[in-house]
Amino acid sequence: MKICIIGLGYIGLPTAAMFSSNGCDVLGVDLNRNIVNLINNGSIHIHEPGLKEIIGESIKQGTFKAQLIPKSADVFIISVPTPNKEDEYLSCDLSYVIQACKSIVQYVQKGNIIIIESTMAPRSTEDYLKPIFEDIGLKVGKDIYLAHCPERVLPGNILFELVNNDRIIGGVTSSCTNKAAKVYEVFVKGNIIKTNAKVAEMSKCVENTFRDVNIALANELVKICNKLDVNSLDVIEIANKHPRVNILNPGPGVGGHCLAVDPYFIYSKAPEEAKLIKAARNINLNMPKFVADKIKILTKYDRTSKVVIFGVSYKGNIGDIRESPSLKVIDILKKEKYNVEVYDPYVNNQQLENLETILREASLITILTDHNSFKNINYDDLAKLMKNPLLFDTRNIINKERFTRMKILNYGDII
Ligand code: SAJ
Repeated sequence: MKICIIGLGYIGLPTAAMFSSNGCDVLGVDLNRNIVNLINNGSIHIHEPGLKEIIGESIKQGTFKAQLIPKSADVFIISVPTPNKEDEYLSCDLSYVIQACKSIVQYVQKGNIIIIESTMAPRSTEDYLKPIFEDIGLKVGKDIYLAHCPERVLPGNILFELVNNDRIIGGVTSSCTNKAAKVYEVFVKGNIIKTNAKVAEMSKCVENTFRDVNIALANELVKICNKLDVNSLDVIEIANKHPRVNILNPGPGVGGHCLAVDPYFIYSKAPEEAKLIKAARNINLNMPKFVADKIKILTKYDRTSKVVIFGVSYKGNIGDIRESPSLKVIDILKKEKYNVEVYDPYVNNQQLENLETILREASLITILTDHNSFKNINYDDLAKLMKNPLLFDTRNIINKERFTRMKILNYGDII
């Protein structure tokens, strides 16, 4: 099977790795010349465990190659960004997907399968993409096969989840669904779930919205409990002992390019109805300010005191800073002229030894990202370096009882 993948980012590149290492002949297309050159030299531009090795091997074997323009293939897979538009609803910007579809139109032949993996607002495939192909006389479901097959993989665990997660296949017609399903059978071990394009689009957006709303509930609980002098973390832990309750973890806000983006795709399509979804977004968006306010209280509003932020990436154990709440906390504090320093071994390549300088004269450490490496630090040793040995753990990853020199506060404490 000849596969042409448009967009070699966080999803397109791992997908190319899967197909090319499972017997397909894969061409990857990206507009960025540097990325194309890097990949052809066996290197990659994103951090994802195990990916570089597979790509390097596929390039060596000749089953994968990258270039700037598409060419004819049996299957076209589109995996390009769908950011929010800058309108009042932050609706789904399909311009990259539309541009990608237009870029392949001249290469598409009868019998080809076209798959859109990018997350899109419900109805996008039928309302905006199908016409691009039908306008040149190719009837979808008869001449060519068009489907939306959203990815659902977790950054940091992409290679495992690409293979083992269930895969949603949503064709514009049932023949489109069946054709697209055959493509993923090449490497997917999870269930292949057949549906239509609209259901596929909506369920992908709903999965991330579910998580965003649930995290918002946890974050709101922290605020409520703070007001009522109740330990919110104990509340969540105890409530979760109920067999049908599973509140997620509160934190400094929600980052990444999925949970902070996709709920708006639903909201913008039905703003009158999607009130809970919008409220949850606002709660999560406001968490960096909540954290910054707590930091100000903990430093007694003294802007000269040094605040050290642990973690810039949007979640633990990865170097991805897209939409990271840490950046927003840092921004708020810096705008108010607080003395802020940052420590993140994943983003800045910093080593533990660097902490000696970073922590000198520091009054507060604030943990904003749940990197595993932060859990293994001896905070009593760090306390010796600081002016005021105080740590605020917004991710609840440090066991307070383990340390005596460092005073540790988390969301369960009333600040
Ligand atoms: N977060 C919390 N509390 C939690 C869980 C997460 O504050 O209990 C925060 C994280 O720290 C992070 C943000 O939420 O800032 C998002 O992290 P995440 O691990 O929930 O998800 P992503 O954005 O890395 O990946 C999500 C996944 N979706 C779901 O789990 C429903 C992934 O499966 C999707 O493929 C991906 O979005 C995507 O591409 O859409």
